[in-house]
Amino acid sequence: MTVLDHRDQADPDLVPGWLPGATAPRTDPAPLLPDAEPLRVLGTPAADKADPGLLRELYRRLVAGRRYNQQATTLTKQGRLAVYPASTGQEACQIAAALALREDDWLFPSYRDTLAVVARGVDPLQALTLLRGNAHTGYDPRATRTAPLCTPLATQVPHAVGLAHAARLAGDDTVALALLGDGGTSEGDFHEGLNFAAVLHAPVVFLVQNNGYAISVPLTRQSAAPTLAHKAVGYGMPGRLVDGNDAAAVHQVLTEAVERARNGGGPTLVEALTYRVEAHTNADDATRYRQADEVAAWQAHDPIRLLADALRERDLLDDQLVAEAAEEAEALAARMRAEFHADPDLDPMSLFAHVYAEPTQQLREQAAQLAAELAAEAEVHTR
Ligand SMILES: Cc1ncc(C[n+]2csc(CCOP(=O)(O)OP(=O)(O)O)c2C)c(N)n1
Ligand SMILES: [Mg+2]
Repeated sequence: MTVLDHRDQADPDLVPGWLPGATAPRTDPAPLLPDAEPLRVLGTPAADKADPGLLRELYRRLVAGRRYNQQATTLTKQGRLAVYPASTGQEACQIAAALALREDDWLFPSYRDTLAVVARGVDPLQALTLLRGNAHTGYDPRATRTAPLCTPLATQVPHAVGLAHAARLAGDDTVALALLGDGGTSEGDFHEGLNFAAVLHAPVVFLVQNNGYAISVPLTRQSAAPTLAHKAVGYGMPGRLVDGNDAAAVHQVLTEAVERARNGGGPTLVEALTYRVEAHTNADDATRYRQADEVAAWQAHDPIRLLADALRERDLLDDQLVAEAAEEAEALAARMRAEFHADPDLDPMSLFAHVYAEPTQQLREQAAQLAAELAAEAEVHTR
């Protein structure tokens, strides 16, 4: 594959910005602007053309994803998971986006994106290891090309850009997809990542799941941008808006953005409009900052219901598929309960592994102190 250099693509007709008196922009912003309305497929004539196999696959995965969210939240209440940021209401965004990637592409998720990670092929139980209180990720990021779930906001953005740029320099056609939230777009890492991505023409796609809130902070107090997709224009990449509860639309927009990146077209910022139906995590009380009628309005625009209605419209959802999807979801929930019922077998000393190639003096001292404490404790138990 030929590695393109973005400098080869400069348009000689555009006025260089440094010329005295030059007023024209260096890049025509019009093609970069998002459409006024988010893209919708389900419930529109375009739904008739959507691939039936894909729609049915999305349905099964969305149903399982919702059950997974519900079961994981229940496990926090039983003390079996430390915390869980549910993505109920956002299943379409996460699953359809992950399915738009090729197996050898890379996903860079945030803490809320467990369903995207599972859609990449990570074992559903291993995807929860971190949230179980284990210091390590729990899955091998290289096996499925899925980076660890990132808790510090937007730090996954420069990681994705770096990987995409490196892949391009190496001459392979891997694409990186970074997932983040509306609040994450206020972070410095988001700015630096997008700026570098556009300047370097890196094969990376940014998907912002705008679920209306950053914990208790509503979008109106987070950003004064016309839409978050408009932020793309300032960096010189296209911004696209999509209905994040429409799995077919998300899949279409992401597939187009990923292929564009793969073919040397550079990065895209996609804003998916969605809603976090549950609280931020089990440790949050969402009734303190939002009204029940707002939640109900979004529940009426539920991603699973939208997809089921569109499938029924085309006679693609029979009783058998409904029953199979429900059974798969229940089997997954039962596996989660069985696995998490037992205490994890943890070695506290593993805290010190994989931190530095050469542990620092301080870490060596701390490790020795912990080892001594564990030995003393073991002695008490054997007496
Ligand atoms: C750098 C950083 N600052 C603050 C936090 C604390 N924090 C955790 S989640 C969150 C809100 C993020 O909102 P958003 O990006 O919209 O994602 P959502 O939780 O809605 O999916 C904040 C401020 C953090 N994790 N990392
Ligand atoms: Mg948010």
